[in-house]
Amino acid sequence: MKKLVLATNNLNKAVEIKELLEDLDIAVLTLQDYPGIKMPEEDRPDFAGNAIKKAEAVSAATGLPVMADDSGLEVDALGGRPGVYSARYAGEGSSDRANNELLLEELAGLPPEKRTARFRCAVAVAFPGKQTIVVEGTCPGRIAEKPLGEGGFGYDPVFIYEPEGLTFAQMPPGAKNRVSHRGKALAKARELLKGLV
Ligand code: ITT
Repeated sequence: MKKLVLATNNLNKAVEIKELLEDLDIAVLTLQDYPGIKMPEEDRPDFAGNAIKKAEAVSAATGLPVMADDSGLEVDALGGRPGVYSARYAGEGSSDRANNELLLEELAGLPPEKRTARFRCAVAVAFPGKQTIVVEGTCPGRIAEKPLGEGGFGYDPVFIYEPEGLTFAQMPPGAKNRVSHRGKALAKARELLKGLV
């Protein structure tokens, strides 16, 4: 069976990606299988650039095909912030809770129509000796007034998926994956990965 390494230190992302690739005949490995490998600094200006950088660094280190995800939240009232800085919005190493608190603070007093946002995800797959592929997915929504729900990770408790009227953290994992930025990017990547198996 062909191998694919997921280049992420975010276990929640790894779980979602594994679910979305489940039915492909590929052995999905993670960085836990390669404890010596360090991820590169995410210093590119966009999601695609960071995803390509992570995938290519881990592919060079393992000699295997590698998938990386770079993703985040763009809030219109904040001019697209936190964007590529989503993981470290409230400071280097900040918790999901601290990031959500800062976001709600920055948007305090704004009415629902001014709280529009989107999740964006770039997925890159690097193959040894071949051109890296990159695909993107987005999911529009609105920032809640307060965190709601226990599921998901990151900004899920404050991100309202409007067709359901629920935050991503209130939706079952399968339901989030069907409509999310990551689900959409992975749907495109899956088609390209079929050539691998
Ligand atoms: P890796 O770089 O190791 O993959 P990371 O968590 O640092 O892990 P990113 O640099 O791509 O990942 O940062 C993405 C951040 O955006 C993540 O930490 C979350 O805060 C947020 N995010 C991305 N996808 C999300 C989702 O589906 N639900 C909620 N928040 C999400």
